[in-house]
Amino acid sequence: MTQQTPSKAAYRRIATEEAFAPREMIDIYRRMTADKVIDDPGFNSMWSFYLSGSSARGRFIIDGLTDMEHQRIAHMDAAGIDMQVLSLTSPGVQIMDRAEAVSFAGQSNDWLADAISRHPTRLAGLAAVAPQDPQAAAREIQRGVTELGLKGVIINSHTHGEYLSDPKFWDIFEAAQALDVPIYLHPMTPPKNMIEPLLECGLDGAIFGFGMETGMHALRIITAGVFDRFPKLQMILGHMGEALPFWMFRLDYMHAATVRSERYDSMRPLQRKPSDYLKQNFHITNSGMAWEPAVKFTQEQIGVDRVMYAMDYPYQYDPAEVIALDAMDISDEAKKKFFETNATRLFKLD
Ligand code: 1DF
Ligand code: MN
Repeated sequence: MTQQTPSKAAYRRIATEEAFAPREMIDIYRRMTADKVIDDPGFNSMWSFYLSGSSARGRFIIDGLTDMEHQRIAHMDAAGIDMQVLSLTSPGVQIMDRAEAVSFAGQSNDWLADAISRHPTRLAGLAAVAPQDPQAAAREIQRGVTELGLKGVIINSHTHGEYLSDPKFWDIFEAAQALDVPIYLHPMTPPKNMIEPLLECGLDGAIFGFGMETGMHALRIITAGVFDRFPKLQMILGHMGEALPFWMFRLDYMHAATVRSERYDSMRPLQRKPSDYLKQNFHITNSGMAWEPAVKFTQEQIGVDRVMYAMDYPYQYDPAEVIALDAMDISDEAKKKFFETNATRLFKLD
């Protein structure tokens, strides 16, 4: 099969949800899945499968995650990607215990910054943090941004089944808002108490379970009033906003109706409609969704300045998708915003 490389374009292509993993984390995951030290069926299922090396997909992913040099750059060249914004692959440190998570987050961010320093025009990155210790996470955001030059924060959804809607985590939001850097809310397999009906039929992962769980996480953050408390905070959702743009009408109607009904203590009045937060406090990437109608719908509903390109390397490496997105029937200006300038503005890339 001959693979076509996208031609040079009138914009730089910046891919914004691109994954990596230090070898040491692969080793930690290998130990954790072998001994099932964490009672998390989604993590154990997904990572024991990829680490088994039993599929070409699994081997490609492990190679792609751990290589920060020739292969990664060659794949970027072959797909016409000028820059990757890297994040520690899911679930990153969030599956570890508190002490290891805090320490490994720092190590991983150092390792990432070192790789970026060898390819400063091709790579940028987000800081990994351990929500297990919110105060340490806030300090690591500060260090990652001000000392390591990282451009935002990666949160791989829930942490042992806990959600950032809980105010005990809000130091993380405070730090990100104060430093004016975005938080990418990336999927993780659903937690133990949610995953069973998905896992038994193979729907737990990127096919659907990721989106369900992470979309719910974003909604929990919205309905908990996080953006009333931190109105300038910007978060990023991948996978076309985990389908939330398509839900906006119903979310607004039913949120208002539920608040009026006073049925739940946990669903209180907000200053704005749920859709307003999606339009004002979120940016959305098309990772895994190289699909023109979905990109156009989201640009129209959320705003052309808030929809960004992402490939999801190495999980969805396909140069043909870049060619298809290059060919979208949208204005040249909108295309440049999509591939380049929304990302340069949000992440303050130079
Ligand atoms: C998969 C997909 C895994 C995505 C990921 O991280 C990931 C997958 C572990 O296909 O198993 O980030 N994704 O974002 O679509
Ligand atoms: Mn991803």
